[in-house]
Amino acid sequence: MPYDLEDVGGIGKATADRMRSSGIKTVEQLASLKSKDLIDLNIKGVGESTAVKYIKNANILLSETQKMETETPLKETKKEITPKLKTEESVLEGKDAIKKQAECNIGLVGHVDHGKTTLVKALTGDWTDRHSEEQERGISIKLGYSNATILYCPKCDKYLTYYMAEKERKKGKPRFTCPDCGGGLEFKRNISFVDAPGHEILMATMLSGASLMDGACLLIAADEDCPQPQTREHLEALHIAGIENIIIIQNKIDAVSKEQAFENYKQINDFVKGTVAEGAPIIPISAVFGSNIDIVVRAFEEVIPTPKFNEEEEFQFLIARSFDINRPGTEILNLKGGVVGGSVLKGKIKIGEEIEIRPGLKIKNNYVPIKSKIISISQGVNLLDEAKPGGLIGLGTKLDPALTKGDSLIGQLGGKPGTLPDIISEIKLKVNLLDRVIGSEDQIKVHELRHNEKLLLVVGTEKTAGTVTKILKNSTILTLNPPICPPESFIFAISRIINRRYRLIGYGEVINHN
Ligand SMILES: Nc1nc2c(ncn2[C@@H]2O[C@H](COP(=O)(O)OP(=O)(O)OP(=O)(O)O)[C@@H](O)[C@H]2O)c(=O)[nH]1
Ligand SMILES: [Mg+2]
Ligand SMILES: [Zn+2]
Repeated sequence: MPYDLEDVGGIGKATADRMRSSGIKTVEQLASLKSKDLIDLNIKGVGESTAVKYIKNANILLSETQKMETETPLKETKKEITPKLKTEESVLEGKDAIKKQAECNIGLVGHVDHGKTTLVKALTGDWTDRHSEEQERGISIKLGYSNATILYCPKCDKYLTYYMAEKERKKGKPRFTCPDCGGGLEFKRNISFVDAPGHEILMATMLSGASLMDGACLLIAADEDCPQPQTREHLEALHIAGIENIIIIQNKIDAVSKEQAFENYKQINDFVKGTVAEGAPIIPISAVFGSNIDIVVRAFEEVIPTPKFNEEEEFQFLIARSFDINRPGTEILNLKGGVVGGSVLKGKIKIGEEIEIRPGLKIKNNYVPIKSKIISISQGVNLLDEAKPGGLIGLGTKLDPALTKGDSLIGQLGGKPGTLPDIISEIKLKVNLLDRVIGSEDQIKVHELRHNEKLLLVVGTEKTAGTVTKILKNSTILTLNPPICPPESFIFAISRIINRRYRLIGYGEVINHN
């Protein structure tokens, strides 16, 4: 029997673990129990009504398997038995595969309230706005992360995520089977979502998120005119970050008439002409009602391939958050080391290896790189032995947790000791300015950079203030405060304060560090 306790309808991992430690190890054992015997075991979460339900569901699951086994007449050839085995195989394959590291990061970008976080919820079941301020104000403030497993039904030629399959799974039906035809689902890959905030004042956060994306969905709400200011600004940010694999999602089609949806579709088509998104598929959906989400999953497979991994490259890690995971009052002996979260940019790292973090700690007026050892690697609930590019990774270190507390290392760069680029406090850029300030309603003209002007620079997940010190014929020199350690060949996104808000005005390519 390929199934275990967690496959029984209603039983989650925690309950299954508790059952196993009470001596119920298999579905057969559970199915053979009387509800009274199960209640007498006093397992947390198993009361009178749930005991009856779990035993019933275990019996349904058991009879499903027996049916599959007996339904095959003896005289059938081996080849004809294969479809039956396929379901069992895909369950086994799926169970292991679902724990693998995500291999591709897909961004969600677009104007505020256009439905990015709601789409992530429809795909993964996770609501990524977790902070109290986000929940009070109803907008995303930080980058949100969530993972999904992509599955495929060859019979129906349909793609869906593991969450979507589980949501539609009927009681007693095994996991990794198609909700439509009941056939085995094939595992395709694990992917990770980077959900960017759309509010205009959070552009710097969106830009640092863009550096983590391998491809992106640009969300456009059908019930507003297109483009809205951050629709334009986020698309430009994708262009600057070099993201070409784009899917356009026309969301909220439930909120408009058919005619309005067509009109909006035409506006989208006109808007993307001549941009990186020209020719990208435009998929009409309703994220709240879950319509056409399977088409979005198909587009991930067709438009956003997993980037090739190069074994030879040096390991580099973009830090997007850092924390102290100890509860207040933990005994010193039980304290866990500091944790940094972020994405592997290239190369890989294993447990036991050393890591260096730059620029590091500010001591008086100098930065001292931080060094430590990796003691754990995680992605969501899965523990890994090594990490490669793909998804949000948590690296547990031996660092004093006070050093990583409260996102203090956000924006820094990790690598193997001695391999990271230099820390710089001055940079020479070839600056390309946009014609118009695209992130505001009234698209005013972008004027040239001025001497002594202070700009916001974002490179990778790092942010810094750049002051223009020299304007040369083909380049501009800026001093950086704080100093940064930018990954090589990364583009600097440049924003300027206009009407009290930072607006994206262009980008700079590094000519040389000095
Ligand atoms: N009618 C309708 N409303 C939707 C749909 N998708 C999202 N909404 C609503 O739009 C509002 C904003 O949704 P969010 O998912 O938070 O939007 P967001 O793009 O993540 O917003 P920010 O992260 O703050 O930029 C919520 O009230 C959603 O319920 C949809 O398909 N139809
Ligand atoms: Mg959001
Ligand atoms: Zn199917």
